[in-house]
Amino acid sequence: MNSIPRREAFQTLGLGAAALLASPLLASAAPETKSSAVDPKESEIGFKEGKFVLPPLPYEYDALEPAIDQQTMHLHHDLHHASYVKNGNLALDALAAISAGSGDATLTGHWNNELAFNGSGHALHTIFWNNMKKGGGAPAGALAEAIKAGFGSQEHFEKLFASTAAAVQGSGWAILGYEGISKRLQIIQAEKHQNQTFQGITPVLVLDVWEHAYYLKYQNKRADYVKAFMTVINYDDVAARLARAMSK
Ligand code: MN3
Repeated sequence: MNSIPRREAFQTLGLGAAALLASPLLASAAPETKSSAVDPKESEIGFKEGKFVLPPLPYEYDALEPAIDQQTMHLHHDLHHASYVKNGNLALDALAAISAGSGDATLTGHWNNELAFNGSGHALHTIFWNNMKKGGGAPAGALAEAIKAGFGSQEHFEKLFASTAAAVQGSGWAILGYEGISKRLQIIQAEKHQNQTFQGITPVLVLDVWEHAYYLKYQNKRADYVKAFMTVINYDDVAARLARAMSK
């Protein structure tokens, strides 16, 4: 079962097991398991043939209007997310070369920093797009129960998540995650994509509060953007992520 450490390594980047099993690189290393892997949605496949790839949005660019405008979605997905994919691949290649003995080992730290930033950016954006849908919704079932257990009520959860997002200094994220030690939901912040985090957390709902995510429409009014985001949360996607995290 030497495939397990590699699967876990990629899961820390937030890429689902199903997506990994669908990749030819890992499929060749992973023995067939009895459980039938569910085909991941195309919008969740962030890794193919040994490379990070930019998955398509799970909806049209204007689907989240008026909460998030079409132009912001184009710039954010097609340029910003794409640059994390591109630069993440440069880091993967450089680290692979160092592993193979042909790269410059004195740059190991540099490339690890590049992978942490760009790989985390890629993972978080892939979750972010899928965390949203036109019309939003409300949590049900196990997710609703976990939110109630963790935060008292849906209303209090929304308030805490919004205030956490508002309080991120500079560029970063608000993250609702399943924390595997206490086995409950926790809200945390990430600075940039990879700092001020809690390594035991599996993100299930993430909110990008970098200025590139909202400045065109909301300028400096981050709180208004956060309020609008709350109206387009795809709680079915959040619930599916929580179920996967809890079953690990
Ligand atoms: Mn972003």
